[in-house]
Amino acid sequence: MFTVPTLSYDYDALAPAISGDIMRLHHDKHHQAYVDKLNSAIEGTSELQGKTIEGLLESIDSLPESVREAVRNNGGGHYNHSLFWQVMSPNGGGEPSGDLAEVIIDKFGSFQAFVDEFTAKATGLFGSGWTWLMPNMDIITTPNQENPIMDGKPAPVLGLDVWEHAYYLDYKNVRPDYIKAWWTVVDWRKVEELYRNTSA
Ligand code: MN3
Repeated sequence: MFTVPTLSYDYDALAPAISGDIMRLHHDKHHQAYVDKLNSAIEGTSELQGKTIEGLLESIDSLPESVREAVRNNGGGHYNHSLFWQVMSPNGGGEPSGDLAEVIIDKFGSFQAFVDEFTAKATGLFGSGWTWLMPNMDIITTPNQENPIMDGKPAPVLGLDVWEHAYYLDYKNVRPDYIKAWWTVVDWRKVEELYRNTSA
């Protein structure tokens, strides 16, 4: 049985960037619903229940057709949100340091140029989906609850949820204001750790 991970900070801790109202709804209702539907989709199939979430998503194309779409939507939703909660912190913001700072500057020229490109891709993503920073510093977007792992790529090191449920209560339809505020809660220490683990 998959479960929604407990937040390592209070629901209100990311305010004013993300309000407690949004965090409660997003974590307790939206993420919980993905987990409930994922569990119900794989109920009774011990082979699938024995897999990790990453293992399920890596093998999405070979899953039985009867569960594939449910795992894509709800397993993706579970993985994506689990990462999202981890890469935010009330002590976030600022800039990365160490090896991650170096590779970002190598690829984009400056940290600000990276922020600008990531923001542009997240802002321009049509409809619901996610924007990701990959271990090779590619910035990619995926629709709905899809993610890079389903496409045979490695795990991303940073992800941004741009579904309207992630910001509508605070920002209405103004996605750029949400993204601008989100940078102030990005936990670069965590992103650095995820980057180190993928390049180890
Ligand atoms: Mn969401």
